[in-house]
Amino acid sequence: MTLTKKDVVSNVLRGRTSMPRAEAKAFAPANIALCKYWGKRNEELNLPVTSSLSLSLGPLGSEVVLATCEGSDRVELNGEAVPERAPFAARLFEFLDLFRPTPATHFNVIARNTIPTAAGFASSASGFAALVTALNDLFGWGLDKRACSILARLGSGSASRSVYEGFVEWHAGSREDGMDSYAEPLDARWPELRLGLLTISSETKKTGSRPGMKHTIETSPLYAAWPAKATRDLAELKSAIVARDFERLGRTAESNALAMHATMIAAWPTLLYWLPESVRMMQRIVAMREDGVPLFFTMDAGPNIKLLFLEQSEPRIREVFPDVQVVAPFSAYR
Ligand code: 2P0
Repeated sequence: MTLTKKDVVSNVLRGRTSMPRAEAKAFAPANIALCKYWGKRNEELNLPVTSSLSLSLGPLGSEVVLATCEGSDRVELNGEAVPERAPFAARLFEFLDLFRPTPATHFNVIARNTIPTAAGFASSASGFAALVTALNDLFGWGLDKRACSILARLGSGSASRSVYEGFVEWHAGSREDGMDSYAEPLDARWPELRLGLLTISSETKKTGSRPGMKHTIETSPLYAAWPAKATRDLAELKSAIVARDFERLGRTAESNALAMHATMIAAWPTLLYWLPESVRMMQRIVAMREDGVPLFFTMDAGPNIKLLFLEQSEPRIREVFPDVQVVAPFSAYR
């Protein structure tokens, strides 16, 4: 029997129904994976082939204000009403279908991204994580974070990780119903760690992550090597975090991103997200490292670059990359 999202929601909510309160507000951080999620074993439930590990972006993410309303669903993003037929609204309303106590229940969603959407950094991750947190509050379900992570995953795989701050591991799990595929935070803080967001293009990419990963699995001869690489990198990253070994963390994250891109590049037709400027930046980063600056990068399914460095290198990084947006993921803990 093939399980649907609705089956998973029923299993998580276990008959919880309650009257919605007037309004609920929630925030969830965006996250950048150091060990990437690239490939699903179940497309309906967003169950991944491998486990992944990310770093949440502290104050950069999505805020959601949620209320029930009459008539039809409505969504506003960054102060503007989104047309009901826009892909963003359609995907959101379809997700909300999973949670309507009656078919006549509609929702008013006011969403605001604190991460620059136009710069191509906003992801569905923080949006779905904030939405699930707001639903949990609106209906007073009292779900724990693990349950919220499972529900957020149904919206977008990487949203399972955005339920937490700091370093977060999303366990791939092996169950068919995905009840063991949720994220958990690592018990580790690294206040000196910095991420730098470099915008290379803010254009909407031609191929989104969802079709992109499917195409890679179906056509890339290199994908066969990916699960073992991701499993090794995850273990390596976790031990680098325990040891506060920045070189090992950076090297592993960069190599993981390059290996993921290699699988995409070898897909047919190729899935080449890099622009000439991405490559120029990568070469500059490698050259700086050869000059002794401990600097690494990671990239997602797009041309933009995320730098990884320590607080002490920040002045040098800002000198070389004047437009960089620096994030201190653990700053709230200092
Ligand atoms: C990640 N990405 O681990 C990887 C690296 C993109 C590249 O998670 O289909 O938007 O909604 O589960 O979560 C983007 O994939 O995909 C992503 P769906 P999602 O951050």
